[in-house]
Amino acid sequence: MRHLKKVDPEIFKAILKETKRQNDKLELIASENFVSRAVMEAEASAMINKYAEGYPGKRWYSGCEFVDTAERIAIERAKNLFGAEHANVQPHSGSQANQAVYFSMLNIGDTVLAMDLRCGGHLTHGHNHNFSGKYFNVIHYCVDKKTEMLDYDVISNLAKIHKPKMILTGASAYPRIIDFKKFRKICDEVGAFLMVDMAHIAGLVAAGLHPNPVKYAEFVTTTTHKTMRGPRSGVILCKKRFAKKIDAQVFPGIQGGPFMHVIAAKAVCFKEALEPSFKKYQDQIIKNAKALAKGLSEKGYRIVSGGTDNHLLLVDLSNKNLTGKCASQILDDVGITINKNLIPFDKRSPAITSGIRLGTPALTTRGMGEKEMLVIAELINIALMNSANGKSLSLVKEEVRKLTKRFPLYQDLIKELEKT
Ligand code: DSN
Repeated sequence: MRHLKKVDPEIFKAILKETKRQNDKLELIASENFVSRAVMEAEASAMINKYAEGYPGKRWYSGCEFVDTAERIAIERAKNLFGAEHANVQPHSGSQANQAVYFSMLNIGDTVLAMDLRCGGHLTHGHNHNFSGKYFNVIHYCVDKKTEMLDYDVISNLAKIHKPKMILTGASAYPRIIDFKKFRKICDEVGAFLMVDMAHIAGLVAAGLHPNPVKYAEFVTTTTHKTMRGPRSGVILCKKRFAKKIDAQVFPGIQGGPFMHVIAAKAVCFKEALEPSFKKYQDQIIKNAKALAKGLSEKGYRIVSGGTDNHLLLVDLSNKNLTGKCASQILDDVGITINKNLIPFDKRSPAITSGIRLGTPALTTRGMGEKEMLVIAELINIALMNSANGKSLSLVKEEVRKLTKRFPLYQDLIKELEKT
């Protein structure tokens, strides 16, 4: 980055510090991960310069032959990875992937049945401050109050009452397997399309460790970072019969020129996900999440729904006399990065919350296993229970430092930057 350092030392410094922060802290935000240097190199390439409105072979600009190659490869790999009939790899984000599906299949005011943000859903699943809640009549389902899991009978009844044109499932904070077959049945009973936002679990799906929604849903959207460990971006998978409509809705419907450097990075991410080692990685993510849940539960923390089947867990802090906001600040101060999160039927506001969300994709990328997760559960507990005790907090910080040193991240990159 010698050019950057010379032209803009302030930004260079911020990038160096951010790279070191990622190495020095324990990253437990469920939606974050660390891409390979190969993914980074593809994104930071000359493809950043190219306008390519349109699709491979049908562009509005000349000079697209090489970005066409990248996009064609990305499409084929995405189809291959998930067994999809059609893939659009142009959405800039998961939010825009969702937007394209809504706008291609629904009219303003149409009814959609989706999971409530307060029970684990996403902003784009009908929140009233988001386009989805503003333009469409979104009816929300939640989890069952007792089991804190989806109740398919309740969802089926809601579908029969409201007759939605589309039913949406997928979540940002749901630690359990989602039964897409049951959703398909509910959709068929009321004549609704099924849309699945698998952003959080896409890596598990690619590895065959979570049921694949592509078999059941007309539309599947995903981000490509999170468990997929690729660049920050989105993808839409759909049945062939909807391909034209979806493509036209992404461009020119809601986007202009696609980010060809990001599409190239997505292609690399899909290649990595097609390797056998990716399955092992995903398997370890789940084992680690289960170990972390076990470790915390043994220390008296209530794990929402009693555990986890995937890469994340929600911890209810109500019995610990702590809010999510307060806990996330305490943990950040000792080098453990998490996010505050609403728990189902939370009495607190989204800015305060009664819970925290922890995810294992990033630490698993660093090579940590179940043993380390049990140590981290212990460290979390010490920090949260002794937040006024400087000595205890220093001890936790020191243990975090030892762990991050044992499982280094981006060392070559940091060395390169420091040498610049
Ligand atoms: N913001 C993401 C998450 O943290 O789950 C979802 O888009």
